Amino acid sequence: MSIRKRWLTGAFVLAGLPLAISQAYAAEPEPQHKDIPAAEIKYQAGGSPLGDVEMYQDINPKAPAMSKAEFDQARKIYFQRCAGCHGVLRKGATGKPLTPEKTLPNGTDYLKVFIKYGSPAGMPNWGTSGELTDAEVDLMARYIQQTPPQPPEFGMAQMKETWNVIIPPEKRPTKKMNDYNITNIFSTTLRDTGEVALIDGDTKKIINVVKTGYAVHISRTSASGRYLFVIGRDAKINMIDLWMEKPDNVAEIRIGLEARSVDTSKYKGYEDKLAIAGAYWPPQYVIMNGDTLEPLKIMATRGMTVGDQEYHPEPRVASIVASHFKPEFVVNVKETGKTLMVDYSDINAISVKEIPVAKFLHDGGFDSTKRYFMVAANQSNQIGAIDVKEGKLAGLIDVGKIPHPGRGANFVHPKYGPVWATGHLGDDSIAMIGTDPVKHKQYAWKMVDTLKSQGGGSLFIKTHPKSKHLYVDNPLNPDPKVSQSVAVYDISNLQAGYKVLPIAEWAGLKDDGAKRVVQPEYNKAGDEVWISVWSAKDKESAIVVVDDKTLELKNVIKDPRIITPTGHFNVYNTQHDVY
Ligand code: DHE
Repeated sequence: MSIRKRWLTGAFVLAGLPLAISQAYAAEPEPQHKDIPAAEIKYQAGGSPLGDVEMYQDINPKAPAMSKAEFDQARKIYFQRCAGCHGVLRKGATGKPLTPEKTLPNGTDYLKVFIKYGSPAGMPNWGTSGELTDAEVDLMARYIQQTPPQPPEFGMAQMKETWNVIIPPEKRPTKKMNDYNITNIFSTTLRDTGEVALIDGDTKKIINVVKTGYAVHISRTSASGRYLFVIGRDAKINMIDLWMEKPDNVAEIRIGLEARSVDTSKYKGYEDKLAIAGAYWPPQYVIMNGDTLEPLKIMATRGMTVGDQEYHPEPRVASIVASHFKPEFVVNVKETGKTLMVDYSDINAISVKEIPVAKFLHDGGFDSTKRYFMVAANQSNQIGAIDVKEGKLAGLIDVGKIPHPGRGANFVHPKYGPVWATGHLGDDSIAMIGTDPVKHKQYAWKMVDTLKSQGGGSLFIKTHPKSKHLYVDNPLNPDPKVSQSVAVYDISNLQAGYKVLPIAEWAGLKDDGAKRVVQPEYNKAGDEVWISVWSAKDKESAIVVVDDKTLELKNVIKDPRIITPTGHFNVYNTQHDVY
């Protein structure tokens, strides 16, 4: 079979794109995208704000010529489509390295075929899928032979330039000035408008739509529950005061050029004192004053990887949580695969304990006692259990393909005692890991049970201590029936299977968007579950509220301002790590 034909058969499903090509070659089944599932590629190619950052074009006489305009156009495409997998510096992450010593010997024609048709190892068929024109394919084939441009660093001076205390602490309210039950407010990410909607969990009315960073990502609550911290992909943090008559921004800063995570100090005596955010670029984390976001300390993550101990120039900061046992932040570094226990008790002499876990650390959450942080090493197909009290790795557990828990789900398994569960992007399993090394020692840090879910492409799993249900979404599953619904299990009878709730259908949206059903989140009482129905920016979206007792529809929150809702964060549950 010709190379071209092989690529065609291998590449078509990768980006979840039309299947015409696959049908044409259906007679010749071959292993497809054996390393990376389609859902993962869709998820990674989420777009990076670095595309808009001016970068130096280093002319390499061996590389095909490119004008400055061509180089800038290609750089934009690279950061929108490719950097999530191949890395900012093209040194490789979940995708292969694309440095000139690899690409130059292949030459433009070879690279064009590769980009156009994709590869069985996981490269999407950018050309035949219609995502890139032939001219753009040619542009990208030439671009990846150039010296990779490096985005600028972002140090204290740049941070201070972006730092803005909108309302200084002394001018803020001294008591709560509104009648909202602020513990039950939800902060809902409006991904593509760069805003969060603050929604009253009791009345389901929007309190305010607050401007935040670009492609806003997550919200976290301060230890006291008064402040919300929101981070955008452009590394902009917004601090929102929930005591204001109309809760709104009181401070903002950018801590880098691209980021995903933020949290605040929670150890006794340090409540609301400090904030921390982790950047994808530059590879660093920053500790700030918890009242004003004044940047205090910048710490780099560049260094050696776990295992093979190779230098990595851009280890991105993934999830961050605040320890309840010590004055420490738990910082998970993706490419090096290390968890850093960052002691913030003396900000001028920070000590960092490095725990080697496994490569590609991503998201995770505490077990029910909050002593163990369960972090997904997603491309390693493992979960690390970090004992935050002792500062060591309690267990490293093999699970299914590409675990993606969000913060995961804690419940008492009828047979194995307390477990923490995760779904997977790359297969249809749900893994349950024993988390009680005292009363259920034989099960601790083992995958004690698995369940079959609706399919792969799962991102978030959730329960609540007061609920008997476990919710699992599948927003990246290629089958709309699956991506537009959630599966709900009865925890007391897990093997009985799941009930499918047709969330998108319940939303009754007027137009035909993607309607991806994403991120179940409980209210404070634990008796209702909020789930986003996420369509494109120009289509109607909604939030569906499920009655957790009856598993029936309770409310649909629709509003022209609810554009591209994705994650939502209940103030109380986020404050206390309830999930
Ligand atoms: Fe996320 C959490 C990174 C795409 C919604 N996401 C996280 C965390 C990281 C991360 C590191 C953990 C933060 C923490 O706990 O401190 N996410 C990334 C990416 O790198 C990725 C794959 C690609 C990208 O370009 O950003 C990505 N994420 C997405 C989405 O496409 C999602 C589904 C929709 C959206 O809003 O962008 C999405 N990510 C979320 C949500 C959480 C999250 C809702 C928090 C879950 C929680 O329960 O805490």
